[in-house]
Amino acid sequence: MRPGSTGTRRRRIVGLVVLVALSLLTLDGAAMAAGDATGGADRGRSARFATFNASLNRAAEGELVADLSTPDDPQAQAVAEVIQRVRPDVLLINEFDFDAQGLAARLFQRNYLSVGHHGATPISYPFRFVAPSNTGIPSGFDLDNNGAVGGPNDAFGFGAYPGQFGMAVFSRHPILRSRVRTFQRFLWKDMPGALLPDDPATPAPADWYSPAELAVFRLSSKSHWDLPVLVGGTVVHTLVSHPTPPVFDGPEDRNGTRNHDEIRLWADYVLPSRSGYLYDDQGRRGGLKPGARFVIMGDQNADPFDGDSVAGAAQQLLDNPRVNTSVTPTSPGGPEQAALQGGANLIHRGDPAFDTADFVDVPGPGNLRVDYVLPSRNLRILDAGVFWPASTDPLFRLVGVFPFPTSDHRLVWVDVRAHRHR
Ligand SMILES: [Ca+2]
Ligand SMILES: [Ca+2]
Ligand SMILES: [Ca+2]
Repeated sequence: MRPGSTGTRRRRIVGLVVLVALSLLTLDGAAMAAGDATGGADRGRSARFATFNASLNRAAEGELVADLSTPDDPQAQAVAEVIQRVRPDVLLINEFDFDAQGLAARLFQRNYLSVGHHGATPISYPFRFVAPSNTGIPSGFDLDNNGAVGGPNDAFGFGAYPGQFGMAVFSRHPILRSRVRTFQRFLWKDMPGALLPDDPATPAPADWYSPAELAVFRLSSKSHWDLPVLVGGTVVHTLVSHPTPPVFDGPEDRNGTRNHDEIRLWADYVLPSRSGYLYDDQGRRGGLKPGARFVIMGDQNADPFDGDSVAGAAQQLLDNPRVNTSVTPTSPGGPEQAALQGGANLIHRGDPAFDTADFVDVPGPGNLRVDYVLPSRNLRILDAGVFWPASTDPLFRLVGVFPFPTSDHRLVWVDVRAHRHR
C-alpha cells in the first residue's frame, strides 16, 4: 500500500541527474572490516534471500538521508534490528527513497546495520545496489485525467519527488555489476496483449491513455532489476520490483491493470518462449536463458485470493512453470493478528499464515499476502518464513500493531541451495 499519499508535496525537481546514471555498486570498507561470520544459510551454495517493504520512505526529498545521517531514527533502528534477527544474505528493501549517490543505503549500513540493536549482532552488506525509480518523475501528461498536469499521480510512478518509494538491494554475495539489467524505461504499450485501461465514458476501447501518453508510458512504476548474484560459484538472477498498488484509481482500474502487467514482466522474463518482446534500458532484448537460476522477490501488491488486484495477477508467478512453490513462507503472527483484528480478515479465502502485510481491516482489504520470494525450480528451498512473531514473543515489539514501529509489511525470507546437478 501507499503510505504518505497526503504528505508534504514539495516542489518537484526534474530528475535529469536521476535519469542519467545507474548509481554505483558501493563497497563500504568500514562495513567489510567489521566482518560478520554468523548468518542464516550463507555458507557454500546456500543463501537466504529476503524481501522487506520497510517503509523507509519520507514525505520530502532528502529527508531519508537526513534521518539516516544520525543513528537515532527509531524506525530505522527497528528495521535494522529485524534484518539483524533474520540475517538475510541477499535483501531487497522496498520503499527506500532513491538518491543518486547511494547515500541513504550507505548511511543505513553504517549507522544502523553495523550497529547492534537490543543485543542483536551487527550485519554487513559489502555489496549494495540502487538505481533510479520512475516514482515522482514528471511525465508531462495528465495521466489521472483530472484535468490538470502535475502532482504524484501524473508522474511515471506515483511519488511526490523523483525516487520516493524506491528500492535498494543489500548483499553479502557479489553482485555482477557488468551483467545487471534494468527495465525502468520499458514501455507498457510494447507488451503484447497489454491490459491497457479503458475510459468507460467513451466507446473506444483501451483509451484511458492517449496515443501520445502511451508513447512515453513506462510499465514499471518503480523499476525492474535483474541483478546476477554470485552464490558459491553459481549465478542467481535476483529479479526485484515493486508493482503499483491496484487501488487509488477509478472504474478504469488503471492501477490494477498496471499492477497485473508489472507482475507479468517477470513471469514472461523467465520463460524463453514469452520474453522475446522485452528490452532493457541498456538496449538488450529478451529474458533469462533456459536453465538460468533466479529468485523473484518484492512487494507485488497482489494477493492470490483476496484484496483488489486483477484476478490471476499473483498466479502469473505462483503458477509459472519455472517457479518453485514447494514451500510457502508462514508466520505465527499472521493467523493471530487476523483473528484479533477481524473485519475483512473474517471473509478472506487466503490462509492468514501466508499473510505478509497488516492493512486496514474495516473498511479495507484486511491483511494480505503481497510480498514474495520465489526461487526457480532449479533451486532447492531449504527453509522459509515470514517475520511476524506472535504477540507473546519478545520480538513482537518489532512488528507491533498500527501505528507500526517499522512497516505495515513483514519481512519474507527463503533459504535456497543450488542443486549439484540440474
Ligand atoms: Ca492530473
Ligand atoms: Ca473507452
Ligand atoms: Ca490489519
